[in-house]
Amino acid sequence: ELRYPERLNCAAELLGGPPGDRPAFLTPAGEPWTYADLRARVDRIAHLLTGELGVVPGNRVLLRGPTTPWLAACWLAVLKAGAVAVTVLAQQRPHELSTMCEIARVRHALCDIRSVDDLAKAEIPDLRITAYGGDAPDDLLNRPAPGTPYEAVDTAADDVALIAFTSGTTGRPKGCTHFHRDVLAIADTFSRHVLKPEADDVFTGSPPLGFTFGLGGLVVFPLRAGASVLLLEQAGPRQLLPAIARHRVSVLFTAPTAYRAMLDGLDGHDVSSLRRCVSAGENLPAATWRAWHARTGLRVINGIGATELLHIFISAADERIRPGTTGVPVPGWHARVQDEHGEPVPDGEPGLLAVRGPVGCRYLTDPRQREYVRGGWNITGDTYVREPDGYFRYVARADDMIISAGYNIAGPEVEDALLRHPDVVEAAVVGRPDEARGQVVVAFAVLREGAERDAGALRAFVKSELAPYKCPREIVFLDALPRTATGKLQRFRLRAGGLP
Ligand code: 3SK
Repeated sequence: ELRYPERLNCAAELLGGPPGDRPAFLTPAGEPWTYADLRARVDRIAHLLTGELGVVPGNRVLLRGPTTPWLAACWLAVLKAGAVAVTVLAQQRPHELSTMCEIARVRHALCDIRSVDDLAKAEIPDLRITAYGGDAPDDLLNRPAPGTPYEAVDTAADDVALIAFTSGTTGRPKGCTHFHRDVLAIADTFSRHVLKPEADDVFTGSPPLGFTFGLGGLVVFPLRAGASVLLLEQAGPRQLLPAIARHRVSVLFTAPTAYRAMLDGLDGHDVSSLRRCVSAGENLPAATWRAWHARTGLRVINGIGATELLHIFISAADERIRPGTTGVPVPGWHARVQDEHGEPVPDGEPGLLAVRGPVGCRYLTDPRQREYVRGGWNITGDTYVREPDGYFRYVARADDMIISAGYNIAGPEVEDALLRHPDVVEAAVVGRPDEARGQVVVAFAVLREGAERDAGALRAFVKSELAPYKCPREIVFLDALPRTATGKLQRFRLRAGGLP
């Protein structure tokens, strides 16, 4: 069981340990920041916040910008000053930003100069925006250092440190509050027991810091281990591969589609420095796991996490990794599969995933809290099967099950079959209303460049892999699948059929 002191400031904890001369943040072009540089810059920002900007403990401070060392330093400074970091994505538009600021009662923003326009356009009442980077007038970078260290505000372990918004594919965003102790708990559960990082590791990855997958993987976990992290503003598969080789990256965080896309461009890139590859954000198809393993010899760590629970709670390490499953509850977490009345379902049968552990869902006043937390369990909205030996296997998002002519069909199973075809790069399968069958299976596929769009051949391939009733009635070829800013597939757009 995790135990933290009653008084705890997680930013001070994360910054306190490593020797000052060790590299903390790397970027493709700039000078590395050592831990001493990072501490000095965090202190400078914290002085600015609580001095000139008048931020007091408990104030909510919006953070927005591309993935840079300055964004990470601002996040640490806000927490060190006892304020609450409200993390959003650089891609979010004015109306989304104003909704989130209203929900979280944000009065201050630290924003990369390149992301200021949309925030200014949102016209959020009483919001004071401080820009950083470039030639911003309030450039944190160009301020003279006050020279005095900043003493961390004496926060309680269960003071709110962070508000993260769910990247829900539809509906009003939900603000999830997380405590100082929660930030350390994700490092002391998933990272400590599954990732097992070391001080000489170099992390990198694609998820933005406004998504808790990225915040954990690219800030909290490396700092907790005293390791280094390469922060990339552009972190698509094309940028990741050369960056891994150049910086001898050993720990990679990215999404299943990026692993798939990287396989295509792997030739000529040296990925021999990689030691750990983590995949989350969406389920990792077994076909992608196997293809990555065959080409690199690496066993991808699959995981399921949630903004509500901050990071990953089911996963597996090393030899315990079993392709096609997510894994077992991370030490410190408990999981089970239950029916809609909260009764456990037998092993081998699908049901709703329920989890509990050191971090819980606490929405900022939202009636949906009662749907997410039931009987002390967090109901994530995923359908899972627990195997008799305790492994958890993803079936679908609970609302993504397709029921066709009385058959229950899990879209991800059909997607996995499509992905086994050598020409398919991405696949999504949904149910479309049908008078005769209730729903019919429709697949959307993105093919490798130059591949022939032959729906008949692809359907025949799926039929050779799965029971015929699971075979898509129709296959639609697209150049890309619709995704949210955090990379999650927007199935509702596919179901609605209103695609470009
Ligand atoms: O939303 C997710 O899928 C996720 C995965 C890993 C860690 C954190 C999150 C929010």
